[in-house]
Amino acid sequence: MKIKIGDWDVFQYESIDSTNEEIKRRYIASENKKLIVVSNEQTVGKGRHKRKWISPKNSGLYASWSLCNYPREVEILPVVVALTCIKCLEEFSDEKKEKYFLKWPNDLITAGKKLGGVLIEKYKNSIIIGIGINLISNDMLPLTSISLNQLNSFKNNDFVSLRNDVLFRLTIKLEDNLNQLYSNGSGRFLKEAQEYLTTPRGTSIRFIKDNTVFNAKVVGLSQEGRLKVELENKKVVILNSEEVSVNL
Ligand code: BT5
Repeated sequence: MKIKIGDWDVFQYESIDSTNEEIKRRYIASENKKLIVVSNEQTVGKGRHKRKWISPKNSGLYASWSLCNYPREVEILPVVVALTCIKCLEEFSDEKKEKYFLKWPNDLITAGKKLGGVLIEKYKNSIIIGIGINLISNDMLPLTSISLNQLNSFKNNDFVSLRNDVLFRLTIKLEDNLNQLYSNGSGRFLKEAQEYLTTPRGTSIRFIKDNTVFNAKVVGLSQEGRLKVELENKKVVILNSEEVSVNL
């Protein structure tokens, strides 16, 4: 079924392999269209680096947005999109009870557990933003996960109304923030994202690069949204999320 959110064409499915894959299939090079694919279930939901995103039926927001002809730098996008999700989720919860965090570069965390994740892919001349957020708890989800309806101040257990509400508000915020990012730069987002990091300045972390383990202290985020850390020998290095595995 096709509906609209602003000037976005929204394609809704009962079940699909992956919303990111479906949006690639719908991509038409000649059309500069803003597409959203959303599904009640994903049978082959994808995380980063070929990991899986568990996507049981009527349990989460599984959605992708395609931005055609987007030539700009994309490295900062996971951080900006994750921050946008956090801002959106804050609207649904009682701020005094729930606090959301960004685990660099793309995880949404609350109560020490993973609530959602962001997967950005480049496809032809478009960028695909995939977002998964657990809404209604389900036995199939990992023990390390949490769903919005498990949070104290959360009252809405109706999947369809909750999912559509999150989708609508997220689309509006995403569009607004992407416009701001491309017209005013990343400064505001970097500053704001640092306030939500699970690893604020000074946190000790361990990361693996080229099979070697390093101990380091977080300094902050770089202009590109990479994690800046200080090694034990005081040298400051910038981590690329594609190259390193960060252990917090
Ligand atoms: C992510 O990957 O966190 C990105 C997830 C993006 C999912 C969306 S859903 C819509 C769109 N279509 C897709 O096919 N994907 C996107 P990563 O940082 O690699 O985290 C993956 C890890 O999170 C897994 O290895 C599990 O440990 C854990 N995990 C899997 N499913 C989960 C879930 N539902 N809730 C919490 N953690 C989960």
